[in-house]
Amino acid sequence: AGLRLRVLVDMDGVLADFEGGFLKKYRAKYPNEPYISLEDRRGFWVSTQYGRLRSDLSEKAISIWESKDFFSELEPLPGGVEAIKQMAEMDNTDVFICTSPIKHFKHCPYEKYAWVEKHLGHDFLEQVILTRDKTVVSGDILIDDKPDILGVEPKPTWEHVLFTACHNKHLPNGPSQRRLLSWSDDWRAILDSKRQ
Ligand code: BVP
Repeated sequence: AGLRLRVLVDMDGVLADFEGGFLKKYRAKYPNEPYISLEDRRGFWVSTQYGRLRSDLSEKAISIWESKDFFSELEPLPGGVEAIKQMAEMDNTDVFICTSPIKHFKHCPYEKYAWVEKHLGHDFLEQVILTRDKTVVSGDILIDDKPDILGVEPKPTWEHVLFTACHNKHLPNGPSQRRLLSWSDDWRAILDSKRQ
């Protein structure tokens, strides 16, 4: 049992505004195509909901986040950068950014590092974990906006705290799943609840 608390923080939808950045660039590139407002977003996968709107829109959506500069130009979500910096300064606390890159690897992995360096500083690059399977990463807490985080490890060490996003805010709260409503919510209390 480690005496230090290890917090894993997701990037897209938690620190970086993937949904807002997507919609802005999708509407700019496809001004005459239908789109889904953030209010109407349901389900984690943007591409799935666009594909249901019209089958060809799935690949148009995918073309947005596969483009150069998409991930590096995402705006920080309110309070996220400040919160994770404060978290990293706390005693007995190790913070890692745990994020899944898309498989179109030409730009995304590079730009995720560039985003962290720009908004959190060069030293924070030490804290970056890129993985497509978060269940094999050990930690006490994983703050992530994806409702279902699955992988090869059936019993991950972390407690998943669901970070509220446009696509998950209507989901009923499972009795087991705690939420962080935003970075204005009491993230310190969630961390403290996991300390020994
Ligand atoms: O890199 C992001 C964007 C991508 O999946 C990754 C999610 O990472 P985590 O937030 O879980 O760390 N992504 C891909 C698609 C469709 C692919 Br086809 C999508 O609809 N939404 C999405 O976020």
